[in-house]
Amino acid sequence: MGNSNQQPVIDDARLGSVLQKVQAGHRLSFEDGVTLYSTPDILSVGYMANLVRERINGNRTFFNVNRHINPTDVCVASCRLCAFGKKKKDPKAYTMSLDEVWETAGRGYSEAVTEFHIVGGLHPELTVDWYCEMLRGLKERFPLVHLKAFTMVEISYLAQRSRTPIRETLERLHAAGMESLPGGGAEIFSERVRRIICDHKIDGREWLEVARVAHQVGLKSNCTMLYGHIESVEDRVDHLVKLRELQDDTRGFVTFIPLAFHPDNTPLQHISKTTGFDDIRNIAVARLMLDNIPHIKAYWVMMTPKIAQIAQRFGADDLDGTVVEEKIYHDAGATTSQSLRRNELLRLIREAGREPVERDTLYRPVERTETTFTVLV
Ligand code: V47
Repeated sequence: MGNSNQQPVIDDARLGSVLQKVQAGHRLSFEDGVTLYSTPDILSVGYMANLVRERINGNRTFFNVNRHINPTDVCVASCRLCAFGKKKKDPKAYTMSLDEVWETAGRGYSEAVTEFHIVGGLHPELTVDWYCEMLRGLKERFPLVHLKAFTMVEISYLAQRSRTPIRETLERLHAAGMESLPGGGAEIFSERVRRIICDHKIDGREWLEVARVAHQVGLKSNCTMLYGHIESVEDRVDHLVKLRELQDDTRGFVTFIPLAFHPDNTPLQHISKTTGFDDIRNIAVARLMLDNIPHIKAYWVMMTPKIAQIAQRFGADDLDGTVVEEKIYHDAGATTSQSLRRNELLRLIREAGREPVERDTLYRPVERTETTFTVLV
């Protein structure tokens, strides 16, 4: 494949019209998405994705320094895709006290994290008030750290349990310190598939509606797609198109993260793990279809640092972060480390010929000294 100014040699003739659209900056259709998912010509798909990636984000690859906090793994849902959630009476289940959440947040703080990524199970007793106190306590102790908290699924459950409208629930959490939402829980919007992999979760329409309201009250969020289980190529494209449509309306999505299904320790463990080819393809197709979402994240925890590094040449412009103490993927058999040092991330980026840019959650550049950081605005 040549650089952006040269014509690539396309092995699959079906990609000719897609290339023309990509070069002209035109939107791709549902059928184009299906073609991109079916062609074996991964280099041409990557060439096109890289073109778009460099058009939007230049040579930069973003990363951040963050810590994951999972206050509880108790969950009323029993999603077949999940190895993390437990029933309250399970002796291995845990729920942190507020002090434990604050203490966990402080561990390793010497790295000066800029973001806490906070998600957990659907706990039958924790209230909106409890979560507000948790957020306020975090803000008091770590005023500079951005709180990216709660999936659309958690928001919907909290709203329903406290009989409070979604908008008001979001506004209360926002006022207490929640500054944006992560992208989890979207899984795949197809009802047929959702009934099998996560039948206790809100449906795709509700996930999109909570995201819409979050964006309307001024909160940015991420979005995800879980692939590599029982979904079809059409289900994947349908999912991407639905995200693109909502983004046309709200402009609230910052980053899309394709998440490969990890079957270990789940009721779906008979399903084979995804391949490197599929992981790379999902990054590239997302970059091409989601023309209105600024960033595509290659989440190294999920796709391994090796594949995430290559993904930077196939459409990805973000490697997520140092991710101290990841639990959801490791409970499902991820063999990657639970955290990466800042220097290791820099090496993964520089070796791919990209320019590393440390960012905060909203992609403002961060300048740091040994012990602290400044967000450049
Ligand atoms: O919603 C759960 C997925 C998600 C499994 O927004 C599984 O910056 C694979 O959303 N195999 C949580 N996937 C992770 C997530 C995320 C991660 C990193 C960054 C951001 C962000 C968001 O993980 C869940 C679900 O889709 N998940 N179990 C599993 N066995």
